[in-house]
Amino acid sequence: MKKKKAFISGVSGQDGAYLARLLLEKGYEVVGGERINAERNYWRLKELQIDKDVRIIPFELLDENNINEVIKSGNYNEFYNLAAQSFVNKSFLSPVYTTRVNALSVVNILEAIRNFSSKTKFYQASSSEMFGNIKSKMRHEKTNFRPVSPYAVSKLYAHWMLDIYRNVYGMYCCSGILFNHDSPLRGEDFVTKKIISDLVKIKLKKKKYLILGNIYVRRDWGYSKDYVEAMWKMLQQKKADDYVISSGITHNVKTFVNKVARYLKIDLTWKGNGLSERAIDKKTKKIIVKVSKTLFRPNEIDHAYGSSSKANNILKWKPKTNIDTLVKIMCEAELEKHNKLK
Ligand code: NDP
Ligand code: GDR
Repeated sequence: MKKKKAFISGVSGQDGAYLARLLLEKGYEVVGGERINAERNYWRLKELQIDKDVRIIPFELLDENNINEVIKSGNYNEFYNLAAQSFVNKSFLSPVYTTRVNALSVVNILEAIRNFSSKTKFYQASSSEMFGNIKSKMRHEKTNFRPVSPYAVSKLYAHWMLDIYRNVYGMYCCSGILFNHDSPLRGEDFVTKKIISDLVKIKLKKKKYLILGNIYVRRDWGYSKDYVEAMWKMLQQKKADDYVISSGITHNVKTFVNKVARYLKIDLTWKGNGLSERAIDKKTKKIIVKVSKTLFRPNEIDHAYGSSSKANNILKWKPKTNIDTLVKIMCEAELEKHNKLK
């Protein structure tokens, strides 16, 4: 049987790397898109030992001609659009750039598929951020959207355009509305990776303290390796549809800090409140976690979790990794990184 051929935009990112590995294991020919002019940035593919197995070609979301060329010449069975300006905080500083990269590019991709490759199945990396702040804390596929960041609005634009291409042009397009998912391959800017990276350095006496923003926001965290399986499953169904992918459980940032500290055997005690809240290492009596107003977001989603019942029923998908195992996996990888540097 002929190998299936898949294209992954954002292959150098966290999900891109895990998805590439999954598709290779399933016998796909995997082509990955790399930003034109990007510094060669394959550390995640190397980490998973698949850098030699993925064919990398230039792919730039801001370049319509490039998008057309990639889709025209590729003859892909499946196209996973994971590339994005994915940092919510940055979107407040660069709303126009975020919109161009995350929203307009998706219409260009959809148009290119419609014009040149109408049999290609399309997956769009949508986000739980699109729900924003609404009364109900639990979110599912029929929940209304009320985005609160330029990032979320850009993702929602793409999500709704995809719906139009599916309904009006009959294209096979799926939108995965994913809640936070992290891993040892997570970018350093994101809170889970930042907490683990800094607490490990503090443990090894390479750093004095960790500075965080709002530690009372709650997130529904899962493991990227589990979540990319849901992406693939979506494109294997008869009917294209949208799915919420989540763990269904929330914790606040402070709890995540406590879990990491416990794993690293740092005995913490919290003192104060508001901006003067801090965590002290009981053994050294030193402050090792501080809160800073500068890291608070202008708009925030305080508390939200997802229901993946639809994904569970139709895709037979459910998360395999709970938060404690995720903390363990991420801490072990971080400790191992420092061991190798010795
Ligand atoms: P990452 O930030 O790790 O990866 C983003 C990828 O997009 C990188 O490969 C980056 O390339 C690429 N990229 C950025 N700008 C461009 C551009 N202009 N042209 C081409 N490529 C570009 O994200 P994740 O892997 O965590 O997330 C994957 C997708 O899922 C994103 O769309 C994100 O918004 C979405 N998402 C993520 C969630 C999560 O919790 N991880 C939850 C919900 C949605 P480079 O290496 O050159 O920077
Ligand atoms: P998020 O992830 O914005 O949910 O987007 P991030 O890890 O950046 O923030 C999670 C929560 O932690 C709070 N926070 C801090 N965040 C960061 N980055 N740094 C800090 O110091 C800090 N202190 C507190 C934040 O305010 C926030 O509430 C991720 C991305 O992967 C998106 O692409 C994706 O769409 C969503 O998850 C679902």
